[in-house]
Amino acid sequence: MTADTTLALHGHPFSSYTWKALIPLYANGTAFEFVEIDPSVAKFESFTGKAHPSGQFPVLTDGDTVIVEATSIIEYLAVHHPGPAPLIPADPAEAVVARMLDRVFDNYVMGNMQRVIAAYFVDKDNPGAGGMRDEPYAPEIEAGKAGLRRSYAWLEGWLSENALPQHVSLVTCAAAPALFYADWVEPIPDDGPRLRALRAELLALPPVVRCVDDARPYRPYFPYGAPDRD
Ligand SMILES: N[C@@H](CCC(=O)N[C@@H](CS)C(=O)NCC(=O)O)C(=O)O
Repeated sequence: MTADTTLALHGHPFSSYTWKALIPLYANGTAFEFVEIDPSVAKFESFTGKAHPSGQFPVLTDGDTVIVEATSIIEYLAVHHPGPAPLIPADPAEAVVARMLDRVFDNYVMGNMQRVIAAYFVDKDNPGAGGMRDEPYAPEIEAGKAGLRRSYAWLEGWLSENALPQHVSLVTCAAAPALFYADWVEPIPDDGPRLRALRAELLALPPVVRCVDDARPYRPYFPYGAPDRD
């Protein structure tokens, strides 16, 4: 940490929600220290385990201030560490739409993707502990994939009638990691051309490229074995 840096982001380079908090930091060139989760420390004994109500990461610290939840981290950065990327649209009506899409990507894309991944672990609420199941739990996988297909159809319909903010925003931060990993779990279908194009556009953004590249060494840990693309 440099003397003029008070920000620290606690997370893991392969974690989708950590990407969500890294993208705004990279997009705005904000100085911060990255503190990588130590997998050898028991979840609820770790800093993030104690800081977050469910023991999850990312967690942002700014001096003595602790901010949990990736969306709130982005809102905090927009207020306290603004930069060239506005993150939250200046127009209040556009900000409402950005926050709605953030909920859609978190709850129904990220959530269903995580549901599928959790089906591979012995302790679905604590994937780092207990290891992988001998056989993944098929009903959870099917339910998560069905949820993803419904979310893809909803987003394709939304994109056919609406435009996203042109700048890196809360929507970018939520959508990029969600679509990156969800497409590995359940590929976006051919009848979702707008959503497929959005995923490709997001993956070409420099802050997202950096997240993807920094996570490459961890791909063997992906329960399916990561697909050989992206
Ligand atoms: N609602 C949280 C979700 C964070 C989350 O799911 N983090 C995952 C990593 S991507 C995690 O902490 N996994 C470890 C665990 O749940 O024990 C947020 O928006 O920040």
